[in-house]
Amino acid sequence: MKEEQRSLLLQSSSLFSPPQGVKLSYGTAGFRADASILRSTVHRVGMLAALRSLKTQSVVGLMITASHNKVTDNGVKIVDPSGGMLSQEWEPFADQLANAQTPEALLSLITEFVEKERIPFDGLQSAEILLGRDTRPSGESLLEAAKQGISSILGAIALDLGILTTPQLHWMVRARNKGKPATEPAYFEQISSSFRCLVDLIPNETESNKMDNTVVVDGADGVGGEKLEVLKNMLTGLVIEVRNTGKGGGLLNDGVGADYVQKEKVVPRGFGSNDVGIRCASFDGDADRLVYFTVPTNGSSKIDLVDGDKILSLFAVFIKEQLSILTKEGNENPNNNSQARLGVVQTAYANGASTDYLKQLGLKVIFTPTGVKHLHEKAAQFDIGIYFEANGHGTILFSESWLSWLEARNNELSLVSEGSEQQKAALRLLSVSKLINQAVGDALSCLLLVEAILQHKGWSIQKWNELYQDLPSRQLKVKVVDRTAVTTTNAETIAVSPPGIQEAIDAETAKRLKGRCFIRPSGTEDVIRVYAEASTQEAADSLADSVAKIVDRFLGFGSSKQ
Ligand code: 16G
Ligand code: MG
Repeated sequence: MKEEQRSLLLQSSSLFSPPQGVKLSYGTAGFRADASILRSTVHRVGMLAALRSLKTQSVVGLMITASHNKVTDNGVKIVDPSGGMLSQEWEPFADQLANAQTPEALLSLITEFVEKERIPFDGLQSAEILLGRDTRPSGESLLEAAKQGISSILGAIALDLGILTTPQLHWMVRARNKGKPATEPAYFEQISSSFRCLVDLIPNETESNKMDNTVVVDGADGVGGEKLEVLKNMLTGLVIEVRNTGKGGGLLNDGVGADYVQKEKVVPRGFGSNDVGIRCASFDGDADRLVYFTVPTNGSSKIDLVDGDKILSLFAVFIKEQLSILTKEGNENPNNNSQARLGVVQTAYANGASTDYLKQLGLKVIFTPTGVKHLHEKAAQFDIGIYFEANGHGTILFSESWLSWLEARNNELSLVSEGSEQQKAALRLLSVSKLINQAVGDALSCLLLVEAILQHKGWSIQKWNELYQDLPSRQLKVKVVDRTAVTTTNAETIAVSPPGIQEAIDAETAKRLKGRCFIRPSGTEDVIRVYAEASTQEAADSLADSVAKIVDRFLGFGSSKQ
């Protein structure tokens, strides 16, 4: 390493001391903590992003957000050149960097890593990092820390894109590396025009004109509401009312947002008895999650939740239907690649009724551990892979090779049967691939796809919700001495350690009809999560309670004395 580079790194990092007595981990989706302790972490992630850009010789992204966490938290994560999450191979290095205690320790970690990874580190290569942040008040100063971290690597430059949703930044990184325009107007233009194409292709006989074309969206008082206010003016045939935009003085994620709505199953702030029966939706704080809900008539604060599993099911029904129109004729051609490999990916949190439904549709269902990086990787193995977490994060991935086939097929059809049902199906699938974010789950684009499909089918939210009935479920969290004591296997459905705990959980589960239960350490909070499902709400509640007690007995604060 050049002397100039060494002293730059030492000098820059001496200005940021790491928090004492806290061990930070890159976790499920980047570093997250109280914003007051994050400056040094973000500064170092700035360096890491620059190294990633040098290594890949591509543009990478750095996002400052803590998603659905409380407003005083913040976080930071890296977007890889593909637009996806940071390669998991680099996560251990991220942890080491964040936890290095002195500038010298940091320097030696970097020196070693640069050699091991053969990163061109001579100041001759350039690196470029796109920066985004959500609306948290701490975002601005943390972004400055990131910029300083980036500029401590010779040849690295940062491009500040201001306030963005997380999926917008992912989309822009992907677009930049494909040589396409990577601006917010380009993003809005792409998703609004592909939405328009889908609406224009609605069959005449659909009774969508009788359908209510209004949706009311809870923006979680975060960045999503602000962006949706812009996007909605670019749409025709859909009326969007945005509440909790962050402009009315409401506090981010406080009694609002997709995480709150999905976990608590109650109406968010700003919604109530005037909204009975209306189609409502909720974004999380950085707009990478979407759930729908309705306020039922009974005057209680409970909602009817339409979660990520149901969005997945709606998407699956539509894609499958369009594929079958596309392949109706023409199968005689042996080069016909229209039998796309379609697969869906879920986690153990998916409601059991959704999995049964998807299997009944004849789809291949795959399970992965929690966290977008795991689901995304599996979905990318199909020609069309749809993934969703119950919490509302998900998207549809189209393989490049299948898309090229589809483009060619569409051109062919437009010559021989312009305007045929088959060609329309091809066009719809092409529009979906442009509307839906190929980099990561995106509440804005998923909202538009849900709305387009409901209009296409002429379905109300109630009709959609009736695709299948959720099994009653309950989620709890338990504080324990050391959450890393729980390790799991089989997509988190079985606890391998501590020994004996799985047997105890199995015994409780077996007592309930249609019982299913698992525990896992959270990747974002210092707790063990319990998920239980059973044929009645009482049974699901009591199963969750009993298992929470088991967790406490094995790992709680009283456990070490036993
Ligand atoms: C993060 C993940 C989300 C996951 C959640 C689990 C991303 C972008 N987000 O929000 O996918 O469901 O963490 O949280 O990967 P937990 O580990 O605390 O249960
Ligand atoms: Mg989020």
